[in-house]
Amino acid sequence: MHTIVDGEPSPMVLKSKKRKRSVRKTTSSAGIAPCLFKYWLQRYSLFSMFDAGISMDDEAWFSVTPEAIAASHAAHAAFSSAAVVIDCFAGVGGNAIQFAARGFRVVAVEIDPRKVDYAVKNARIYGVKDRIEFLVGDFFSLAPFLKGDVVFISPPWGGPSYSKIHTFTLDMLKPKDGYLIFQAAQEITPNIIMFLPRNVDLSQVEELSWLSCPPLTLKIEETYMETSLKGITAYFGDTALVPSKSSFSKTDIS
Ligand code: MGP
Ligand code: SAH
Repeated sequence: MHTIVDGEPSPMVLKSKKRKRSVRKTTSSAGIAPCLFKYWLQRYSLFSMFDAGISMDDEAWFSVTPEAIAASHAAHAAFSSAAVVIDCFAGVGGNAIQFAARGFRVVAVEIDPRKVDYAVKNARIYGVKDRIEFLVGDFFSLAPFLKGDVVFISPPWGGPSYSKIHTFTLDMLKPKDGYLIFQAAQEITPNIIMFLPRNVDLSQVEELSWLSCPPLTLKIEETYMETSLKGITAYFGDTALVPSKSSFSKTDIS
């Protein structure tokens, strides 16, 4: 609590207001909207090499997978026969970079050409650009032509307001219903990793595994950054068999 005497802010309040103002000035001069401020504060957990010139746009600020979580996703792709990972909704490269850093060849699909430019730059900063093939296009049109051992899916959740919803159902995913996204991925491989909102309907996630006959092995994980629950990761097929690193997966719910 700050103290206010006779309506005048205390020196402590003034100092903290000044600090906030100066941080806001930094974000506005960096072209970041005030509503994205909380993500900017987390910039080093999004990309530890942020200061080396990482490129972001507004959607990327709230969508990029924090680096340690992306590394944990990549660790789950490390079963014996896996060599190629398809990142179907690659954004500015948060996950694709960590898959490549883990030694995979990555096909990164992204519909927005500007994000692909940023992803290429970001991958160069991490020294993994040559391990990633970047495709500008619609995942659903490209899917029939893609071959890979693991498919990673982190589609748009409809913006930061997703967290206001009590139960996030799979039909709320963009650009298509989660069942259709999963079906398109399944045409490529049963080894699928999906990063989903923390309020997702878990019974629907379980249903996805029954789309296969016999049902796919499934592990559902609450994915944390320190004490903050960032999302739910669903691992299907062989990716479900790789043990989770405890600091990023508080609970295996399956
Ligand atoms: P958040 O819940 O918006 O932020 O996103 P935070 O800081 O956890 O909010 P808090 O104030 O509730 O603590 C958490 C994480 O979810 C982000 O870092 C992204 O990795 C992921 N994420 C959020 N959104 C809105 C999306 C999205 O639309 N698509 C994808 N793929 N990931 C998202
Ligand atoms: N995992 C990424 C963030 C993904 S955000 C990271 O860590 O950086 C989801 C992305 O899906 C957005 O960048 C959006 O432009 C892209 N997208 C939306 N519709 C798409 C489609 N039909 N095909 C491919 N990409 C699409």
